[in-house]
Amino acid sequence: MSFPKGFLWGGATAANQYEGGWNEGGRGPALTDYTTGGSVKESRKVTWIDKDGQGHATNQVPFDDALPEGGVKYACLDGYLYPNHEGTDFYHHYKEDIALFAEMGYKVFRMSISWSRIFPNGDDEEPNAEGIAFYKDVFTLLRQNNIEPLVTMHHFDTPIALVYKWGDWQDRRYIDAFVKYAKVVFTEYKDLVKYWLTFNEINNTLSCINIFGGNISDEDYAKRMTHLHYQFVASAKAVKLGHEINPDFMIGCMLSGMVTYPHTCDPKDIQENQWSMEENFWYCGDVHVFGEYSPFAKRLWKAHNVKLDITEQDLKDLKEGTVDMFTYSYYMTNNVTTHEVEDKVAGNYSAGIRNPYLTYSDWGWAVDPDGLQYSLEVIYDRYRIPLMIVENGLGAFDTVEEGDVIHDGYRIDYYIPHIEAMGKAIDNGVDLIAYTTWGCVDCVSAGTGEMRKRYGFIYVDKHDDGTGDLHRGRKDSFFWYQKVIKSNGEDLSK
Ligand code: BGP
Repeated sequence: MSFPKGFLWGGATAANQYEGGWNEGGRGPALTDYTTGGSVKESRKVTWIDKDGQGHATNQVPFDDALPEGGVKYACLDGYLYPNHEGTDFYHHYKEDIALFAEMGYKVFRMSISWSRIFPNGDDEEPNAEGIAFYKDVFTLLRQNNIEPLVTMHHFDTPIALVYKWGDWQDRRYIDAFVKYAKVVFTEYKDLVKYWLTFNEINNTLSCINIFGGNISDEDYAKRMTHLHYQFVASAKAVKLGHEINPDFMIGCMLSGMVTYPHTCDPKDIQENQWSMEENFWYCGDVHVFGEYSPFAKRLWKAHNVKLDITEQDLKDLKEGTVDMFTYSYYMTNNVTTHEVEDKVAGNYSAGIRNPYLTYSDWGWAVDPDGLQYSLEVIYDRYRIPLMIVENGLGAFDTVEEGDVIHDGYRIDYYIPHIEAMGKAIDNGVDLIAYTTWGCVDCVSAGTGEMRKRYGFIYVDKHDDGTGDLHRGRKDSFFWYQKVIKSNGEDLSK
């Protein structure tokens, strides 16, 4: 097993869960600022006030009512915690955190830019100079430490001002707003950042309905397809523009690695799984990589009465803005079946059917390193462009012992076979160029809003009730990953 020379080892984060400083430095609010804390049992809520000023906390985002005529306003209500506001405060700790990444030997660090820190209202005339300067400092410091920034441009955090105008990506004016934002960040950071990702886990829009159960109306399905179409075109136009600004840019798409298996060998399950992979994964991947919708897209549109607003120009833009690399998150696999299954797992983001060959995390996520090798090989076989695993890891409870010591051997036990799986895929011909583990420094969980679901090599003193002094600490896994990087993946011993 050998990782290529220059393999990019590192870690990954996202502004909405890590950066904090939500109302500092001229930043405008984003969708994720109105999401409360939660847990596996009690889902996160979105809070808002209706036209009579009455506060609500609901699971569903009232996007349509938030349009100008609806009178709904997103609002932070008393009695709720909004963990994303502070995240784990990269905004004020970036120097310290980058020093820790450098100490671990990172070659790459994945983070996202908060769109509303650059354009507080999403489409202002002029960008926010303080926001531009903040990321410039961060990227410069990363470079000084020989760490390549890998930058996501949209990680769940659409500026709220745009949601009020155009709903949740329900208007094609989003495309120009995103391209304008892309132009500013590409131009400002063209000599500091080479690796870019457009939309984080773009396929969640579809896979969250299918994998996690739930029937939705054709109308809702059509909205999700519209949302995706505008994001596909926005991404393609940004990719094309990025290459004009700096031909050395490597710009990728980012998908949630929602890899599924047929639960039985019943041919009907094989078919079900194929369709699941098409709808939840290949639908988005194919548009990004091939620059056109796949033949099966027509079947999905027909089944749900979807009439998409696709122009000739869109088709041209999609063709001209294909990505340079394919990146995805990989946490687990899920099973699909046409049969009734009684053995279920409870967990956020988990399909529910228990795979008897796998173990499960405390949050009900299947631990499946073989699935990582399998996904790498299947995806590379289809696309033949460089791949990156840009999220992977174990969300777990950590115990802080005397002297700030954290023995997280379970985390190391999770990583070892996953790294071995990547090595085997590389040996089998896959062009994998990077690995960034999720939440390399503890941050707020996207799914549950918890702090106690920790992924980091770096501990942050912050808790579910909002307390904690935010000091940083090194877990056992910190020293282990340092050794892994130093040996370029040769030495995985504990
Ligand atoms: C992915 C997101 C990340 C991250 C991760 C872990 O879906 O891109 O933002 O949070 O999942 O999920 P969670 O935080 O729910 O454990």
